[in-house]
Amino acid sequence: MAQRVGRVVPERGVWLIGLFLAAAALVACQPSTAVVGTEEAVLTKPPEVPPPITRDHPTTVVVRLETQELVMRLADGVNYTFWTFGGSVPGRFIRIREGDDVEFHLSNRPDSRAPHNIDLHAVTGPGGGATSSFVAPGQTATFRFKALNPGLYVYHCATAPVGMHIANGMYGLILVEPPGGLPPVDREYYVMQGEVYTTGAYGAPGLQGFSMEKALAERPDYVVFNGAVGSLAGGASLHADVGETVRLFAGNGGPSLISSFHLIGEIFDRVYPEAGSAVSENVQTTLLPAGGAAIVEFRTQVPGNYLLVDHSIFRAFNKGALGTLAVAGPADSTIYSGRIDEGIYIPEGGAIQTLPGTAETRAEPSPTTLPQRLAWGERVFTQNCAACHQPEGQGIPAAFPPLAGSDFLNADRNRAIGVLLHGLQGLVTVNGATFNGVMPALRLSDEDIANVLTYVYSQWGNAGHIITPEEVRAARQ
Ligand code: HEC
Ligand SMILES: [Cu+2]
Repeated sequence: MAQRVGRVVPERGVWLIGLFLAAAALVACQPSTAVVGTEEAVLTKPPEVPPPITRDHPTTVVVRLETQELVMRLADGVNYTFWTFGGSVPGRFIRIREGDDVEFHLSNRPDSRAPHNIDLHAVTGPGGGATSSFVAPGQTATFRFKALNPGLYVYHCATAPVGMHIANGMYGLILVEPPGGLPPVDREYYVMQGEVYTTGAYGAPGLQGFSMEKALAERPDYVVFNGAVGSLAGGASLHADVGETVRLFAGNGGPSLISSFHLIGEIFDRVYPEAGSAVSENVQTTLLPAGGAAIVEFRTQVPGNYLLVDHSIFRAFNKGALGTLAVAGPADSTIYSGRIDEGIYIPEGGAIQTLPGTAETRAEPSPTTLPQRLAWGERVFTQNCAACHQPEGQGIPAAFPPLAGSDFLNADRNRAIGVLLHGLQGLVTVNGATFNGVMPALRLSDEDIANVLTYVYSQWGNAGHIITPEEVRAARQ
């Protein structure tokens, strides 16, 4: 264009227009980093992945994600109340491009029991979005971020108690593609590991509750891919044909365990370890840190069923971390000539783990004076209560009731002891406002409960009761 303009017999005005057009053309030829247009993100449930991004420029991507609390299958005959991003565990897969501006809308369904938020590891900014996205049931929050770094990132809820929200299923993956995208493959799948800490042992039937005690000990009865035992088995197996290239976006929600991610009978041709930009070739087992991910790629050559496992192998065969990739097509005896067993998905199952008995009560010397009790109680409060009820006991509207001047607290000291011993859920009215949340049963000693309540009663205009460990012990029985 610049040359054509150059051939025009120059009159001053034409020259100026020509120069301007030439400059515009030059700018247009550069790879674009300017944000152009707006689009609604395609979000998928596992194991599906949204289509690759073909745009050659960043855009504004609108992501709408809803937190939902749902009773879903954890294993055959076993249900669990999962807390989810979009109704599945892991949550919806988000796919964007480096340089995109993301307009993120997080909504918490009105029928939720707990408030939630989201921390996306792809965000550069405090809390990864958590502080800007805190939503009580029935609320929506919006925030924006620019996707500065390409890679595959974990997102998760970061509302107190964080570990409980993650263990309940609040994690997922967001892929930030580099300009030009990832190399094309035939199949892409989304697989994420996570642990579930149930009140009952592995296989115990019925609706299971969350066990804070097992979570603190990092001893889950279930370690699963995609939210349930057998979520990638039988008809729900991953599929590929012989000769196809497969890419797995593999993540680990944790909350605590590291995954030794392995596909029995395959070698990962390429791995992006920790989902960074470096590539490793010919890898047998790759680590997925808690709150981390990896991208693995391989070509299939031999038909049959391939088992995806956490190679900490009791987790695979006794706790659920087992999935199937079914590869169909003609055999190639030059690569593998053995008999190929179909249907080798036979979890050894049923093995009951013996867990240590009830919480041992901590033997610490008891404080004798009231100031000692108050100091002890303040420590327990800061460590165990402030995250939800806030440092001055003021609570958070529609989420956590106040302890400061709480009529509920002050009306009945025995009921308050009961709340700390057993937790609390269901509708409660505090100072005229209703709350319908979940306070987990915390694992506190009699001394801790007595002192924290004495402390809380001594603060913020409360009734000033002094609670003794003997009272708590009596209430425990
Ligand atoms: C995970 C967040 C969380 C933590 C941690 C927590 N609570 Fe609660 N608490 C709640 C919620 C939510 C409710 C309301 C439950 C409902 O709606 O049924 C509640 C209710 C209460 C109540 C009764 C209502 C009121 O405001 O008087 C008391 C008392 C209480 N908590 C004390 C404590 C103390 C003391 C601690 C620390 C030892 C603590 N809580 C730790 C979330 C929490
Ligand atoms: Cu949450």
